[in-house]
Amino acid sequence: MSQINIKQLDAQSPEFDQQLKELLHTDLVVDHQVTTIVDDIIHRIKSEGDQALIALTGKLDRWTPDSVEALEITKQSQQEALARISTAEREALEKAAERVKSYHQHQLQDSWQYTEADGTVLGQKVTPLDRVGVYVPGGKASYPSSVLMNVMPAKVAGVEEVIMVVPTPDGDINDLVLAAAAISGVDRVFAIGGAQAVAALAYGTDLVPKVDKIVGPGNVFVASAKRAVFGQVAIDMIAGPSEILVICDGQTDPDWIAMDLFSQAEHDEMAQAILVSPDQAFLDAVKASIEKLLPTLSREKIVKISMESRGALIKCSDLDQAMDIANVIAAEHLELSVENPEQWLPKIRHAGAIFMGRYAAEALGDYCAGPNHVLPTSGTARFSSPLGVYDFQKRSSIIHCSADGASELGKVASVLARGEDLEAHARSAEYRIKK
Ligand code: HSO
Ligand code: ZN
Repeated sequence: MSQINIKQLDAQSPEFDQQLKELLHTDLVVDHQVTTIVDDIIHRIKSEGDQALIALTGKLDRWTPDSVEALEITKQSQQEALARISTAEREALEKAAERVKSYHQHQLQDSWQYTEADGTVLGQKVTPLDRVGVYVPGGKASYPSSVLMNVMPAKVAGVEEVIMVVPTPDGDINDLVLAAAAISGVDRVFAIGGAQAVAALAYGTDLVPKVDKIVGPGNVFVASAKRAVFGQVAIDMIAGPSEILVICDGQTDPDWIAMDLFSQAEHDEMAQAILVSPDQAFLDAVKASIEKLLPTLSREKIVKISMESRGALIKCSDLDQAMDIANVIAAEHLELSVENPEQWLPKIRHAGAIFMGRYAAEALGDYCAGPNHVLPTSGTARFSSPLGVYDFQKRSSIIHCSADGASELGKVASVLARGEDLEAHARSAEYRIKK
């Protein structure tokens, strides 16, 4: 047993709205020291290329490659890593990759077109990006599952070349990460990290090819570098701390709910785990489970800090009110641990991923259910979506005018062009009007 000081809120109290606002608040401070360091690193990569990569890897990752080429982790080393992991790990990675692939195949968008009465054809052509960079963090936040989640949708979209970068501090390589790279079909892997890796991907060096988009999580230096190179390349969303919101009718085993909350809290001290239930006795039972189970966790310290600083147990009047709270929170992960989740789904408007029913634990979605685990955080599910195939495809408009179509459109365009005082536009359109 360990005492835990977790916030308990009552959604019917007049202070609740304010309390919820404070609970959800995150400080998004831009650290100018970080920006200055990152700008300097980007400048060095742009001007010195691979030599800067070698020097910065020596300084920041504490190992110096003998040659520029040694910064690349060959296909052979990836295969060796695959051979070193256990059969169970290999099979689990393969199974997860297969399921993530099938799910994402449903997201493929086709090109389309339609023909108007005068023969004019209009449409949209979908093209995958040519080359994408995937950033994989080193150290304790290095997740092989995230390799799958970032790479598979790009591959399903048809991206020709996926380049992965992963720092290897002190030269240490994570076998599971390399195995995941091999299984998901990464084309090239470089043992570089930090702002220098982001800059190398954005601008290209002799060794590292320049990409069109950079995805994947990273520390503050990586996030700041991604912001700085945005425009030069596309980037994915910049993830904030992870969150889980569990709504429970009081009928699920409290140990399950406590562990589901922990599963998100163990990611880091800033992660947020919130439970909402109309049943006070159940909330008390979950609190008892939390106190019972917390000391059994290897990441007990992280979980405790997260639960005490950002966690909450919220008593609501009924499940209707719970759904309203869910829409305000717009959580990255929402578990509907209730009897008939379908009944409540229409009320949910904002959530990154919705886990339906008592059996759909977030952990299953994190690894292998199929949907992506890269999800909008910090309330951004109000306006954004999970990472998917559509993040690696772009669209071009198609306009194929028939002679009759051009003649008709020419009349409209010419009037509008003269209204905008754009003579060449008007005359270009008028040339095509039939006499
Ligand atoms: N829950 C994380 C993803 C993850 N979980 C990776 C385990 N490994 C995203 O919020
Ligand atoms: Zn997780």
